Amino acid sequence: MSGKCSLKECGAPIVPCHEGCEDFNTCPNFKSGKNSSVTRQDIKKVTNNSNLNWSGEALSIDEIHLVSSRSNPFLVGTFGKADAGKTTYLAMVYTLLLNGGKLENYRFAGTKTILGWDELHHRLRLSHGSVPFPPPTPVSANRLYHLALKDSDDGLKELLFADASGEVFSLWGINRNDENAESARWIYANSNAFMLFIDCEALVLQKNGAKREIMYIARQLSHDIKDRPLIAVWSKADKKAEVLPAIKDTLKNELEGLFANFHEIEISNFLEPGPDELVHKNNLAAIDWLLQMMDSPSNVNLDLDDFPTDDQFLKFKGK
Ligand SMILES: Nc1nc2c(ncn2[C@@H]2O[C@H](COP(=O)(O)OP(=O)(O)OP(=O)(O)O)[C@@H](O)[C@H]2O)c(=O)[nH]1
Ligand SMILES: [Mg+2]
Repeated sequence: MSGKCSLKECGAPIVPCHEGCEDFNTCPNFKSGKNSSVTRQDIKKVTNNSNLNWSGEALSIDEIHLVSSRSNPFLVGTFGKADAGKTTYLAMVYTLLLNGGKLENYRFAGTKTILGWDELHHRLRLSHGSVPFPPPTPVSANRLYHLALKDSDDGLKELLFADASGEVFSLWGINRNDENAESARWIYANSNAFMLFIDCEALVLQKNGAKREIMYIARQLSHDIKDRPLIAVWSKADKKAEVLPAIKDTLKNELEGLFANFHEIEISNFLEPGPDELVHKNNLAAIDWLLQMMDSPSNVNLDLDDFPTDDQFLKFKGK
């Protein structure tokens, strides 16, 4: 395989083309070598045949041992209905880190899911006032994105972000025993911390209907939360000013009533017009807050043997 992208920030052909070309040779920035016709499929073929036990893709549930063997990762569950901005948020976090964004007390020290992150980054197309990507997370998907971080003493902290389909969380919100909400149950049982996405745009458009759906999920989150931290994330906060004040205020009051140590933050993925604070600062500040709160990696010790399953992911105990 030969050829290389001339853009500094694009790692093609090792990662997908940042301009979205499936065949690198059709990308004007890709400088091909002799006999080069490299596609993403080729990369997958190479990694699938590799002796490494990980491919760099987002981890699936039964691959969690790949990051739980050397240290005890913190699992952050991103909860919220479909379209709430969960996947876009993760894409933005990685994009910010890639562009030099910093966490308060930690620095980036690696990832086992570089291709998974890069896929998100690659699909996040930022333009003035719109974020057309990523596509909805499939109902069957359960993806874990990994970040290894180091503090100033070189202490390692590993984070896993769980990203599942909002439809599954909505089913779980209505009935936590819903047979199609297994992944939401797993993420809830095993997460060390939670992000609850409050979709401001949905609150503008669907008003109390959207609020109700958020509260269903919030109530399920509160039922066995113990001392695990939760941050309420007002996503698409570029629309928050358009939410009816009565809806905003009552929603906030009800959430404060559900969660001790309630903490909230406003985020957006729109760079323009203006609210850079929402984008550059708050997207990472949400993680800073969770990191501060999660001082014990094993704040969850559920007896997962009770789960009637052979699935390794469902048996994972967060060691
Ligand atoms: N106004 C506004 N829209 C946004 C912002 N971020 C994302 N969106 C829009 O919201 C849509 C849905 O975002 P996703 O990240 O896919 O939402 P999700 O919660 O992962 O959805 P599911 O995977 O279906 O659960 C995107 O396609 C964007 O068009 C934002 O900051 N502001
Ligand atoms: Mg998604």
